[in-house]
Amino acid sequence: NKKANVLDAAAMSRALTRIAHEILERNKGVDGLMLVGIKTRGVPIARRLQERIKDIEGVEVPIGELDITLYRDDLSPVADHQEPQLNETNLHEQVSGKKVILVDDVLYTGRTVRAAMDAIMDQGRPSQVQLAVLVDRGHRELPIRADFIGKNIPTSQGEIITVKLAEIDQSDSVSIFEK
Ligand code: 3GP
Ligand code: 5GP
Ligand code: MG
Repeated sequence: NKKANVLDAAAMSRALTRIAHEILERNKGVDGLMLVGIKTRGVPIARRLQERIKDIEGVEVPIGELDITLYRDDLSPVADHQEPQLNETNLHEQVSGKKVILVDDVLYTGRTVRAAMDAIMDQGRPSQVQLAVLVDRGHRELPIRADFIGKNIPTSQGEIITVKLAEIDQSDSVSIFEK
């Protein structure tokens, strides 16, 4: 059951435009940048950032995708005993020497991002790794923070954030639900 709408399509659009500008400001342009979306919803968010950066700078930053589900150490009791392993990597570009910007929809415990960093490091040696998320809902279990945040949403453990994206869900919104 829904408790509150947090972002509508216009607000999400403005947040992503701001993040695109922040990425360019922090990195003094597009040189060496690479965007890597974490499946599922991190991928369309990364594509939107790529599009905005192209609008601003006229350059298409390379983009990759990571599916790190099996890297999560809290996924299931079975997964706990498996060697962490990529479900699928689609890193079209080499990460070595790049400033890799990981992109995800929601940052929560930080375990997904830790696993994503492992996966990136397996591919090569980036010069930097940065993190952009649409929503930071708190409750970190690891010393991980985002460099670029669309919206900080303090949540209780019993709440979940629903992120809808037009590419997947036919419309854009972020809302809070009670489990
Ligand atoms: P995503 O793959 O688009 O990121 O984690 C798998 C999916 O379940 C995620 O979609 C996410 O949107 C959704 N989800 C909703 N609430 C939670 C939650 O509390 N934890 C996790 N891990 N996923 C959640
Ligand atoms: P973490 O590994 O930081 O605990 O969780 C991050 C991943 O789990 C993100 O990729 C995100 O999709 C998902 N996730 C965790 N909590 C939520 C939530 O409240 N809402 C949504 N939509 N996804 C969540
Ligand atoms: Mg996600």
